[in-house]
Amino acid sequence: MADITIYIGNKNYSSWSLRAWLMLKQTGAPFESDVIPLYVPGSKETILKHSPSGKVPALRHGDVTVWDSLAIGEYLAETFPKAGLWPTASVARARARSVSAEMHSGFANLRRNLPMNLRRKPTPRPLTDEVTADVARVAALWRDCRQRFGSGGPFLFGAFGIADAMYAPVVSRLRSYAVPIDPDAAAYCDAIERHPPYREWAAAAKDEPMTVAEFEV
Ligand SMILES: N[C@@H](CCC(=O)N[C@@H](CS)C(=O)NCC(=O)O)C(=O)O
Repeated sequence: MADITIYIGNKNYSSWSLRAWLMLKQTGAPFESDVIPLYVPGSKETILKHSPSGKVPALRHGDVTVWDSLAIGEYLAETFPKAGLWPTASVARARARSVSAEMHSGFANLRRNLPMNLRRKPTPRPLTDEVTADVARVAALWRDCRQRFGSGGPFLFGAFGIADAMYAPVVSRLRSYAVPIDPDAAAYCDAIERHPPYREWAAAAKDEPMTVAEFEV
C-alpha cells in the first residue's frame, strides 16, 4: 500500500478533486486514489471517514491528514520541495499564491453556472453578465501571469504548478461550454489540455459510469 492516498470525488464532476490530484501528480510520488461517488446515499458518511470537513479532496500521508485543495497544495509544496509546485522567486510565488487564492475563494458565478462536466459534448450555454465578467477576469489574470512570469514554459509561471492546477477545471469549463476566449487564453487552455496528467484524468472521467443530474446542464 502506498504511503499516500488521495480521496477524491467523481472525476467527471469534482473540480476540487482534480486540482489536488494534479498537484499530487506533479510531485512524482507514488500514491493511491480512492474515488468516492458523490451525492449518492452514504457518500457523506464515507467522505467523513477520511475528511473531517465532509468534503473531498483529502490527502492521507502516513499519519497526516490534510483536506481542502489549497491546504493540500501547501502541504505538498513543503513535503516535496523539488516538485516546484510554487515558483522559486518570491515575487512570482506571491503572485501564484494570490491567483490561486482568488480561484479558491472566487468565481462563484462561473463555477455555479458552468459546472465541470468533462464528458459534456462542447456546446455553448447562454452566459449571464456575471459569468462573462468572471471569464474576463480569468483571461486577464492568465495573460498577466504568462506575460510577467511565464517565459520558462507554457504554464502561468512557466512550469506546471499549483496555480495551473487551480485553474485547470476552468479550462475544462471553457471548453465544455464552448465559451469564446481570446487567442492567448486559448493557447493556455491548449497547454493544460496537453498536460499528460490532465489527459489521464479526463480520459478516466469519460469512462466513469456515475451521472449527477444536477451537473448535467
Ligand atoms: N474548499 C474545498 C471545496 C471542496 C468541495 O466543495 N468538494 C466537493 C466536491 S468538488 C464535495 O466534497 N462535495 C460533497 C459534499 O459536499 O457532500 C476545497 O478546496 O477542497
